[in-house]
Amino acid sequence: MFKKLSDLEQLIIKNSLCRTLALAVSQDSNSLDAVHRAYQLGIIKPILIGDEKLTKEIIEANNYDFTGARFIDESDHEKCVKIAVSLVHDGEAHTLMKGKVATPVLLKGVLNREWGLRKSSLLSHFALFEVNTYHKLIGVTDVAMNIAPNLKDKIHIVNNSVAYLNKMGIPKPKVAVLGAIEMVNENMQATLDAALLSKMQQRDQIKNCIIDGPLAFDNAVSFESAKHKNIKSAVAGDTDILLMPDIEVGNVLYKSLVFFAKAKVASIVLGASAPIVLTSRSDSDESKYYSILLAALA
Ligand code: COD
Repeated sequence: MFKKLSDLEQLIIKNSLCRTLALAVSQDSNSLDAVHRAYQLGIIKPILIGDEKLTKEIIEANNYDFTGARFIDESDHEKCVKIAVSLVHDGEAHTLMKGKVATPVLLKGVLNREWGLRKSSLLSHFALFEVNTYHKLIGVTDVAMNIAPNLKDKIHIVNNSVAYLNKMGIPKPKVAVLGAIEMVNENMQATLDAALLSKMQQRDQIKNCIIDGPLAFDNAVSFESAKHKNIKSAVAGDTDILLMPDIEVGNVLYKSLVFFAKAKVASIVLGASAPIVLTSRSDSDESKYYSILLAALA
């Protein structure tokens, strides 16, 4: 497993990956900074869809060099999304990236039945964190797309993230299914789902990973915590993927890691016909850059 998000850069440069990226609603300085950095390194060729005047003002103010990039002038956000998603749908671009547009607006475009990017039965969001206090990168899913996943949805969410980490060279990622406690409580749906997911993995109904749950957050990320509670688990303290019970828990954890723990993060949507860079509007330039790298590897 990679220890740092910057390790992804070396892997991409070594493999000479270059993808055309469509940025939806491009008048966003954080996104342009990240796209510019990736463009200068030859990782992407950008198509900037948005208010061209505002986009160029940001480019000039920051002395970015976008020579050779394609601009599409459109000020309406929904139309920008439609153009960007359609470019990916039609194969003119390989990656979609969210710029200064609300997440639901972008996701509704992605899910459009005619020109959208549906492929697998469920698309899900995956965030990969570099936290100083943890010994490797750790995935968190789903913090931004599926609001209240049921058991069936959680199976898809696990499969999407496991398939991605398998591709990144981790043959059996360790998945911790989070609850408030590590015991099954019939009044806590998250613990029931967790127990079922664990059993499904044991019976090989969910493959290419090791699942354990319910685990409380401390047991999932700390071997000592698990030992203290006498929990015997192949996942506890060595988790690769934290499966969230719902979007509220996921989003609060995501923002706590970024704001309190100063963690670095890269975020994408998995399960679509093309990778989608989907970061929060408050994420840093660096986070958006790492997300482009994560998408390039997808
Ligand atoms: N994968 C595949 N298909 C989906 C998914 C998914 N994750 N979600 C919905 N669909 C399909 C449904 O099966 C249905 O066919 C169609 O899309 C419409 O479903 P609705 O009515 O549930 O979906 P929408 O269009 O109203 O909303 C979908 C969103 C993804 C926009 C919605 O779930 C949402 O707003 N999610 C949270 C986004 C958000 O605010 N994130 C903020 C965090 S920063």
